[in-house]
Amino acid sequence: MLAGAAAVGVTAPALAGLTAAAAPVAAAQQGKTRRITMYAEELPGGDIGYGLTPGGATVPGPVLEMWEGDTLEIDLVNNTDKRLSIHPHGVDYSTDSDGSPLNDSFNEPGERRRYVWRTREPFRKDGVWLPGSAGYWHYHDHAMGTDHGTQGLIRGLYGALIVRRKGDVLPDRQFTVVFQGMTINNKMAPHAPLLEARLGERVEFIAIGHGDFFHTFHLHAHRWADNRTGLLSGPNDPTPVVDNKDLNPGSSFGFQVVAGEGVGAGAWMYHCHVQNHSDTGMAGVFLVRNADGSMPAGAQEALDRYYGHNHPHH
Ligand SMILES: [Cu+2]
Repeated sequence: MLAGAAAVGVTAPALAGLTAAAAPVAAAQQGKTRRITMYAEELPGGDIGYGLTPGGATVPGPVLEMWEGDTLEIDLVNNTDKRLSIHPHGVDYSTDSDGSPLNDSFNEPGERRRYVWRTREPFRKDGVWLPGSAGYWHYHDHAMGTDHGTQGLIRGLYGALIVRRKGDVLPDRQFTVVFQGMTINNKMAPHAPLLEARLGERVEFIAIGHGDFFHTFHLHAHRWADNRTGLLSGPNDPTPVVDNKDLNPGSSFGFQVVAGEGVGAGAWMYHCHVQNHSDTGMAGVFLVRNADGSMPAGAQEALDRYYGHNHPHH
Protein backbone atom coordinates (compact mmCIF):
# COMPACT_ATOMS: atom_id res chain seq x y z
CA MET A 1 0.00 0.00 0.00
CA LEU A 2 1.26 3.44 -0.87
CA ALA A 3 0.75 5.13 2.42
CA GLY A 4 1.12 8.71 3.40
CA ALA A 5 4.46 9.42 1.82
CA ALA A 6 3.20 11.62 -0.99
CA ALA A 7 2.90 15.27 -0.17
CA VAL A 8 -0.50 16.84 -0.27
CA GLY A 9 -1.03 18.34 -3.69
CA VAL A 10 -3.20 21.29 -4.49
CA THR A 11 -4.97 20.64 -7.73
CA ALA A 12 -3.77 23.17 -10.23
CA PRO A 13 -6.45 24.51 -12.49
CA ALA A 14 -5.89 24.29 -16.21
CA LEU A 15 -5.17 27.49 -18.01
CA ALA A 16 -8.47 28.37 -19.55
CA GLY A 17 -9.77 31.32 -21.43
CA LEU A 18 -6.44 32.18 -22.99
CA THR A 19 -6.50 32.53 -26.71
CA ALA A 20 -3.45 31.75 -28.77
CA ALA A 21 -3.80 35.13 -30.44
CA ALA A 22 -3.62 37.05 -27.17
CA ALA A 23 -0.43 38.93 -26.44
CA PRO A 24 1.58 37.02 -23.84
CA VAL A 25 1.58 39.99 -21.48
CA ALA A 26 -2.16 40.22 -21.70
CA ALA A 27 -2.39 36.48 -21.23
CA ALA A 28 -0.44 36.74 -18.00
CA GLN A 29 -2.83 39.39 -16.79
CA GLN A 30 -5.75 37.12 -17.62
CA GLY A 31 -4.55 34.30 -15.41
CA LYS A 32 -6.79 32.80 -12.80
CA THR A 33 -6.86 33.75 -9.15
CA ARG A 34 -7.26 31.00 -6.60
CA ARG A 35 -7.66 31.42 -2.88
CA ILE A 36 -6.66 28.93 -0.22
CA THR A 37 -6.46 28.98 3.55
CA MET A 38 -3.39 27.65 5.31
CA TYR A 39 -2.93 26.96 9.00
CA ALA A 40 0.33 27.09 10.93
CA GLU A 41 0.13 24.77 13.90
CA GLU A 42 2.26 23.06 16.48
CA LEU A 43 2.83 19.35 16.05
CA PRO A 44 3.79 16.66 18.55
CA GLY A 45 7.51 16.62 19.22
CA GLY A 46 8.04 20.35 18.91
CA ASP A 47 7.71 20.74 15.15
CA ILE A 48 5.49 23.40 13.63
CA GLY A 49 3.93 22.87 10.22
CA TYR A 50 1.72 24.44 7.59
CA GLY A 51 -1.48 22.69 6.56
CA LEU A 52 -4.52 23.21 4.35
CA THR A 53 -7.00 22.33 7.08
CA PRO A 54 -7.13 22.90 10.84
CA GLY A 55 -5.30 19.95 12.39
CA GLY A 56 -3.77 19.07 9.02
CA ALA A 57 -0.32 20.59 9.40
CA THR A 58 2.64 18.58 8.14
CA VAL A 59 6.41 18.93 7.84
CA PRO A 60 7.09 19.76 5.09
CA GLY A 61 3.92 21.69 4.35
CA PRO A 62 1.66 20.89 1.40
CA VAL A 63 2.96 21.15 -2.14
CA LEU A 64 1.48 24.34 -3.56
CA GLU A 65 1.10 24.44 -7.33
CA MET A 66 0.42 27.27 -9.73
CA TRP A 67 0.35 27.71 -13.49
CA GLU A 68 2.35 30.56 -14.95
CA GLY A 69 0.13 33.63 -15.18
CA ASP A 70 -2.03 32.68 -12.22
CA THR A 71 -2.33 34.34 -8.83
CA LEU A 72 -2.57 32.54 -5.51
CA GLU A 73 -4.13 34.24 -2.49
CA ILE A 74 -3.22 32.57 0.77
CA ASP A 75 -5.10 33.35 3.94
CA LEU A 76 -2.64 32.20 6.57
CA VAL A 77 -4.02 31.47 10.02
CA ASN A 78 -1.48 31.46 12.81
CA ASN A 79 -2.67 28.96 15.41
CA THR A 80 0.56 29.16 17.41
CA ASP A 81 1.60 31.51 20.18
CA LYS A 82 4.52 32.96 18.18
CA ARG A 83 4.69 35.38 15.29
CA LEU A 84 5.27 33.74 11.91
CA SER A 85 4.74 34.28 8.20
CA ILE A 86 4.89 32.65 4.79
CA HIS A 87 7.51 33.84 2.32
CA PRO A 88 7.76 32.43 -1.21
CA HIS A 89 10.67 31.99 -3.58
CA GLY A 90 10.36 32.43 -7.33
CA VAL A 91 7.07 34.31 -7.65
CA ASP A 92 6.05 37.97 -7.64
CA TYR A 93 4.56 39.75 -4.64
CA SER A 94 4.16 43.18 -3.10
CA THR A 95 6.04 44.23 0.01
CA ASP A 96 3.00 43.55 2.18
CA SER A 97 3.09 39.92 1.02
CA ASP A 98 6.84 39.65 1.59
CA GLY A 99 6.41 37.64 4.77
CA SER A 100 9.23 39.53 6.46
CA PRO A 101 9.29 41.63 9.62
CA LEU A 102 11.29 44.16 7.60
CA ASN A 103 8.09 44.94 5.74
CA ASP A 104 5.82 44.40 8.73
CA SER A 105 4.49 41.39 6.85
CA PHE A 106 3.77 38.59 9.31
CA ASN A 107 1.03 37.07 11.48
CA GLU A 108 0.85 37.78 15.16
CA PRO A 109 -0.26 34.82 17.30
CA GLY A 110 -3.86 34.00 16.44
CA GLU A 111 -3.91 36.38 13.49
CA ARG A 112 -5.25 35.67 9.99
CA ARG A 113 -3.43 37.46 7.18
CA ARG A 114 -3.63 37.37 3.39
CA TYR A 115 -0.53 36.90 1.24
CA VAL A 116 -0.79 37.27 -2.55
CA TRP A 117 1.60 35.51 -4.92
CA ARG A 118 1.58 36.36 -8.61
CA THR A 119 3.26 34.62 -11.53
CA ARG A 120 3.99 35.52 -15.13
CA GLU A 121 4.53 33.75 -18.37
CA PRO A 122 7.73 34.39 -20.29
CA PHE A 123 7.35 37.02 -22.96
CA ARG A 124 9.45 38.82 -25.47
CA LYS A 125 9.76 42.58 -25.21
CA ASP A 126 12.11 44.52 -27.50
CA GLY A 127 13.72 41.27 -28.59
CA VAL A 128 14.64 40.11 -25.10
CA TRP A 129 13.17 37.05 -23.44
CA LEU A 130 12.22 37.68 -19.86
CA PRO A 131 12.04 34.71 -17.56
CA GLY A 132 8.66 33.40 -16.60
CA SER A 133 7.87 32.13 -13.12
CA ALA A 134 7.97 28.41 -13.86
CA GLY A 135 10.22 26.44 -11.56
CA TYR A 136 10.55 24.20 -8.56
CA TRP A 137 10.45 26.78 -5.80
CA HIS A 138 9.60 26.76 -2.12
CA TYR A 139 8.03 28.73 0.71
CA HIS A 140 8.95 29.14 4.35
CA ASP A 141 8.49 31.17 7.51
CA HIS A 142 10.47 34.40 7.70
CA ALA A 143 9.43 35.73 11.11
CA MET A 144 9.65 33.19 13.91
CA GLY A 145 12.52 33.51 16.36
CA THR A 146 14.44 36.08 14.30
CA ASP A 147 13.64 38.52 11.52
CA HIS A 148 14.73 35.73 9.15
CA GLY A 149 12.47 33.03 10.55
CA THR A 150 15.38 30.95 11.72
CA GLN A 151 13.35 29.28 14.47
CA GLY A 152 10.42 28.66 12.13
CA LEU A 153 12.69 26.90 9.66
CA ILE A 154 14.26 24.75 12.36
CA ARG A 155 10.82 23.71 13.56
CA GLY A 156 9.47 22.79 10.13
CA LEU A 157 7.73 25.79 8.58
CA TYR A 158 8.69 25.08 4.98
CA GLY A 159 7.28 23.45 1.85
CA ALA A 160 7.45 23.13 -1.92
CA LEU A 161 6.01 25.59 -4.43
CA ILE A 162 5.78 24.46 -8.05
CA VAL A 163 5.01 26.89 -10.86
CA ARG A 164 4.29 24.98 -14.04
CA ARG A 165 4.43 26.14 -17.61
CA LYS A 166 1.61 25.26 -19.95
CA GLY A 167 2.48 21.90 -21.50
CA ASP A 168 4.58 20.63 -18.60
CA VAL A 169 4.32 16.92 -17.90
CA LEU A 170 2.38 16.14 -14.73
CA PRO A 171 3.58 13.43 -12.35
CA ASP A 172 1.80 10.44 -10.86
CA ARG A 173 3.35 11.06 -7.47
CA GLN A 174 5.28 13.80 -5.67
CA PHE A 175 7.87 13.85 -2.91
CA THR A 176 9.24 16.87 -1.11
CA VAL A 177 12.72 16.30 0.33
CA VAL A 178 14.06 19.10 2.51
CA PHE A 179 17.62 19.02 3.77
CA GLN A 180 17.11 21.16 6.86
CA GLY A 181 20.07 21.41 9.23
CA MET A 182 21.30 17.83 9.53
CA THR A 183 17.86 16.35 8.91
CA ILE A 184 15.60 15.32 6.06
CA ASN A 185 12.17 16.89 6.62
CA ASN A 186 13.20 17.32 10.28
CA LYS A 187 13.80 13.56 10.57
CA MET A 188 16.95 11.43 10.63
CA ALA A 189 17.57 7.84 9.67
CA PRO A 190 15.95 5.45 10.30
CA HIS A 191 13.01 7.84 10.53
CA ALA A 192 13.67 9.76 7.31
CA PRO A 193 10.68 9.67 4.96
CA LEU A 194 10.04 6.35 3.20
CA LEU A 195 9.17 7.43 -0.34
CA GLU A 196 7.03 4.81 -2.04
CA ALA A 197 6.08 4.42 -5.69
CA ARG A 198 5.29 1.64 -8.11
CA LEU A 199 7.46 0.53 -11.00
CA GLY A 200 6.78 2.75 -14.01
CA GLU A 201 5.12 5.62 -12.19
CA ARG A 202 6.27 9.14 -13.03
CA VAL A 203 7.66 10.46 -9.76
CA GLU A 204 8.40 14.10 -9.09
CA PHE A 205 11.00 15.08 -6.51
CA ILE A 206 11.17 18.59 -5.11
CA ALA A 207 14.46 19.10 -3.26
CA ILE A 208 14.92 22.07 -0.92
CA GLY A 209 17.81 23.17 1.29
CA HIS A 210 17.62 25.04 4.61
CA GLY A 211 19.86 25.72 7.57
CA ASP A 212 23.58 26.32 7.95
CA PHE A 213 25.20 23.47 6.04
CA PHE A 214 26.28 22.60 2.54
CA HIS A 215 24.45 19.52 1.23
CA THR A 216 24.33 17.42 -1.92
CA PHE A 217 21.24 15.46 -2.94
CA HIS A 218 21.86 12.04 -4.43
CA LEU A 219 19.33 9.49 -5.69
CA HIS A 220 20.38 5.93 -6.38
CA ALA A 221 19.81 4.30 -9.78
CA HIS A 222 17.94 7.26 -11.30
CA ARG A 223 19.14 10.39 -13.08
CA TRP A 224 17.74 13.59 -14.45
CA ALA A 225 18.59 16.52 -16.70
CA ASP A 226 20.03 19.51 -14.87
CA ASN A 227 17.45 22.01 -16.10
CA ARG A 228 14.08 23.41 -15.06
CA THR A 229 12.09 20.21 -15.52
CA GLY A 230 14.67 17.47 -15.19
CA LEU A 231 13.65 16.20 -18.63
CA LEU A 232 15.55 16.33 -21.92
CA SER A 233 13.79 17.99 -24.83
CA GLY A 234 15.16 15.55 -27.41
CA PRO A 235 18.11 13.44 -28.51
CA ASN A 236 20.32 16.47 -29.14
CA ASP A 237 19.52 18.34 -25.93
CA PRO A 238 23.00 19.08 -24.50
CA THR A 239 21.79 19.55 -20.91
CA PRO A 240 24.05 17.59 -18.53
CA VAL A 241 22.43 14.57 -16.95
CA VAL A 242 23.12 14.17 -13.23
CA ASP A 243 22.24 12.00 -10.26
CA ASN A 244 23.69 14.30 -7.60
CA LYS A 245 23.22 18.02 -7.11
CA ASP A 246 24.16 20.71 -4.62
CA LEU A 247 21.33 21.55 -2.25
CA ASN A 248 22.41 24.54 -0.24
CA PRO A 249 20.38 26.73 2.12
CA GLY A 250 17.61 28.57 0.31
CA SER A 251 18.04 26.68 -2.95
CA SER A 252 15.65 24.26 -4.56
CA PHE A 253 15.26 22.16 -7.66
CA GLY A 254 12.94 19.49 -8.95
CA PHE A 255 12.84 16.75 -11.49
CA GLN A 256 10.81 13.77 -12.63
CA VAL A 257 11.96 10.19 -13.02
CA VAL A 258 10.14 7.05 -14.04
CA ALA A 259 10.41 4.86 -10.96
CA GLY A 260 12.71 1.92 -11.52
CA GLU A 261 13.01 2.51 -15.26
CA GLY A 262 15.95 0.53 -16.61
CA VAL A 263 16.92 -0.74 -13.17
CA GLY A 264 13.78 -2.37 -11.80
CA ALA A 265 11.85 -2.23 -8.60
CA GLY A 266 13.77 -2.21 -5.35
CA ALA A 267 14.81 -0.26 -2.28
CA TRP A 268 16.84 2.63 -3.65
CA MET A 269 18.54 5.08 -1.33
CA TYR A 270 18.36 8.83 -1.44
CA HIS A 271 20.78 10.72 0.76
CA CYS A 272 23.03 13.68 1.29
CA HIS A 273 26.40 12.88 -0.25
CA VAL A 274 28.42 14.82 2.30
CA GLN A 275 29.78 11.72 3.99
CA ASN A 276 29.43 12.70 7.62
CA HIS A 277 25.90 13.88 6.88
CA SER A 278 24.78 10.57 5.37
CA ASP A 279 26.64 8.69 8.10
CA THR A 280 24.82 10.59 10.82
CA GLY A 281 21.33 10.16 9.42
CA MET A 282 20.69 12.12 6.23
CA ALA A 283 19.62 9.03 4.31
CA GLY A 284 16.28 7.51 3.39
CA VAL A 285 14.73 4.92 1.09
CA PHE A 286 12.92 5.42 -2.22
CA LEU A 287 10.98 2.16 -2.30
CA VAL A 288 9.98 1.25 -5.84
CA ARG A 289 7.39 -1.50 -5.53
CA ASN A 290 6.45 -3.86 -8.31
CA ALA A 291 3.84 -2.52 -10.72
CA ASP A 292 1.13 -4.51 -8.88
CA GLY A 293 2.13 -2.96 -5.56
CA SER A 294 3.86 -6.03 -4.16
CA MET A 295 7.32 -5.91 -2.59
CA PRO A 296 10.20 -6.71 -4.94
CA ALA A 297 12.67 -9.43 -3.99
CA GLY A 298 15.13 -8.23 -1.39
CA ALA A 299 13.35 -4.98 -0.62
CA GLN A 300 12.04 -6.00 2.79
CA GLU A 301 15.50 -7.18 3.78
CA ALA A 302 16.92 -3.85 2.68
CA LEU A 303 14.33 -2.00 4.77
CA ASP A 304 15.16 -4.20 7.73
CA ARG A 305 18.81 -3.25 7.35
CA TYR A 306 17.89 0.43 7.12
CA TYR A 307 15.73 0.33 10.21
CA GLY A 308 18.11 -1.87 12.12
CA HIS A 309 21.61 -0.73 11.34
CA ASN A 310 21.71 2.68 9.77
CA HIS A 311 21.36 4.88 12.79
CA PRO A 312 24.53 5.28 14.83
CA HIS A 313 22.85 7.62 17.32
CA HIS A 314 19.84 5.42 17.99
CU1 LIG B 1 24.34 17.19 3.95
